Amino acid sequence: MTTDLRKATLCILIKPGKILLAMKKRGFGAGRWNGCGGKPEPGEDIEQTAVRETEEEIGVTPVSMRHAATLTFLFAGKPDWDQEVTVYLVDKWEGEPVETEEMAPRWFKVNEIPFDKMWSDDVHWLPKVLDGKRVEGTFRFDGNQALTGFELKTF
Ligand code: 8OG
Repeated sequence: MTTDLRKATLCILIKPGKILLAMKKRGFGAGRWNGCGGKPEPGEDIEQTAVRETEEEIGVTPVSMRHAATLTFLFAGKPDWDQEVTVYLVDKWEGEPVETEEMAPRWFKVNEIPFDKMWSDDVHWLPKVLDGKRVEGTFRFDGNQALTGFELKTF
């Protein structure tokens, strides 16, 4: 049912008690804290996309990552924004996070995540993912990117 949706990735680096978020400096979601990610290039599988986007956006190469969530985002009246995002938690990587033209990374304590400056769905699924659960969710937004409803399953 969701197979023809545009795909994107999201990688979130974690270490004990902390998560790395990055301020998106341009493009879709600019001005919000988020993980790193983007769309596949031709011929790439979704994990390759996740690794490449993380390298491009914060200069680190994920070495160990866990598929933590599959999230479908649907925007009323803006079907070209709809996408299915595969979320990975990354607990081993090579290199040190650096600021790039796209993102400015920063470590946050897990109890100080700036949900008010993130996508409004994140507060509903990110704590569960950080708790070790796998999440499948569908989130609906209006044309102003405000959340209007969601369904979540946790495993
Ligand atoms: O390539 P582009 O800049 O369009 O990638 C968008 C990035 O934003 C991609 O990593 C997926 C991510 N993203 C959404 N919607 C949401 C959302 O609601 N919450 C979070 N945390 N990330 C999102 O596209």
